[in-house]
Parts: sequence; structure tokens; C-alpha cells
Amino acid sequence: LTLEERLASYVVEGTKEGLIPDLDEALKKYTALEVINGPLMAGMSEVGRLFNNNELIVAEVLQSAEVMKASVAHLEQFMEKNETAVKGKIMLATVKGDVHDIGKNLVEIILSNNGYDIVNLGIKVPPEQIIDAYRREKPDAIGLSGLLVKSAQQMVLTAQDLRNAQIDVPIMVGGAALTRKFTKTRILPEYNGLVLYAKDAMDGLDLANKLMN
Ligand code: B1M
Repeated sequence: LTLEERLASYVVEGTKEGLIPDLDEALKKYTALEVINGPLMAGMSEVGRLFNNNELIVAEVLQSAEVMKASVAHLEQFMEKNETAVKGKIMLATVKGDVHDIGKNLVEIILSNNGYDIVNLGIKVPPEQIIDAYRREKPDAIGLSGLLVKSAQQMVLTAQDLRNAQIDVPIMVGGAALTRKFTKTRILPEYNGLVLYAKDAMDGLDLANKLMN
């Protein structure tokens, strides 16, 4: 197997045996983010496909998630850091009913490496909790993540609850089941402020930078 194939296969097989040396090897060729977005994400897509075909069970997908998390934890120290003044405060949450947090946590790393103060509320966060935390933390923006189809709908409900609580700071949304179109036609109309769709973590950083300027 090539290095790239091996990296993808750690994720698919859910094994960490040899992972760290191969990650270090990959860093000679790629940036940390390229390793994540390239071979590691390719492995995750394959996991999603196999899971969809009932060729993997949840316990196996969890092991794949562990490999992805361990990889990101190792690569984090090699990611580009911009030592700037704090640009703003952003609150992140995976929406109610959804446990997927690898993407959200990657967004946290990238934003915090680039001058943002992050309040990460974790997973399965109901709107009430987001509203309470907003009042306590006063962030400049709220980021919502969700990977399930029902999470896209949950974002609509969350936007409504935030609006009813008189909150109107920009909301940034991301996650596999979401599209720019859904964001514009279904979430935005339910809110009194901006709602921006981020296709990946870097896009999230670009949007945050535009918002804060
Ligand atoms: Co789940 N799962 N899962 N899963 N899982 C998916 C999402 C699924 C597509 C797999 C499939 O069937 N093909 C499917 C959803 C189907 C649907 O709704 N249409 C699915 C399912 C069905 C489920 C369960 C229901 C399975 C079950 O129990 N029967 C269950 C749900 C539990 C729940 O949430 N209530 C479940 C559970 C799990 C595990 C716990 C085993 C594990 C998650 C572990 C964890 O996160 N701690 C897991 C995993 C790993 C996946 C897949 C395989 C990979 C997700 C991932 O981590 N990707 C996934 C299939 C897939 O996506 N290919 C799948 C890597 C990550 C870096 O990417 O999160 O997309 P992603 O984030 C990207 C962008 O989306 C974006 O930036 C990130 C990086 O650039 N982004 C943002 C995300 N959030 C953002 C927020 C932003 C900006 C950008 O601003 C705020």
C-alpha cells in the first residue's frame, strides 16, 4: 500500500498500529490539514459507505472515529497557528439528538488556531442550553454542527428558538446532511440574523474572518 492508502486504511480498519509514524511521514509531503482532508477523510468516506451497506457495525465505526480523533490530536501540534489578537468569540455545538463531533472539533481547532476564542458546548445540545450559554458567554457568532438528516431539521428549530429568545448574532452551520440551499431556504427564513453555510472547517474560518471584519 502507498502511504496515502495506509493512512486511509487505519481509519477504515479502526487500528492505530503504525499510525503515528505514518502520520509523521505524511507531514514531510503534506500539511497537517491536507493529511486530514485527503487520506484520512477518504478513509472516513469509505467507512460511511461500508456502514451504509451494513458492512460495518456501530462499534466498528466508533473505532474508526477513535483513529480519526487520535490522528487529529497528533496533527494538531503541526497546524498553522496565527498568533493574532483575539478576533472574536464563537460558540460551537452539535445540535440536539446528534452525537457526531469530529467535524465540530476540527472547526474548533482551526478557529482557535486563528485567533478565535471558542466555547464548545459539546454534543446533543438542545436549543435551551444554547440560549443559556449565549446569555452567559455573549459570543459574536454561534456555530451549529449536525450530520444526520434530522439534524438539518433540528437546526431550523434551533434557529426559531434563538429568534424567539431575541438572539440575532450570525449563525454558522455545517455538517454532512446540510446544503447551502437548505440553509438559505429553510434555516435563514426562521431567523432574524445572518445564517451562513460552511462546507468544511476552512470555509468556516473564512466565513468567521469575513464576519468579524
Ligand atoms: Co454516524 N452516521 N451514526 N457515527 N457517521 C453518518 C453521519 C452517516 C452518513 C453514515 C451512513 O449511514 N452512511 C449516517 C447518517 C445518515 C443520515 O442521517 N442520513 C450516520 C448514522 C445513521 C449514525 C447512527 C444513527 C447509527 C446508529 O446508531 N444506527 C448514529 C447516530 C447517533 C446520533 O447522533 N444520535 C451514528 C453514530 C456514529 C458514531 C458514534 C459511531 C460515529 C461518531 C463518533 C463521533 O463523532 N464522536 C459515527 C461516524 C464516525 C460517522 C461517519 C462514518 C463519519 C463522520 C465523521 O466524523 N466524518 C459518517 C459518514 C460520513 O460522514 N462519511 C456517519 C469526519 C469529519 C471530519 O467530517 O463531520 O462531515 P464532518 O465535518 C466536516 C464538514 O461537514 C464540516 O467541516 C468538517 C471538516 O472539514 N463541518 C462544519 C461539520 N460541522 C461543521 C460546523 C461548522 C462548519 C463546518 O460551523 C459551525
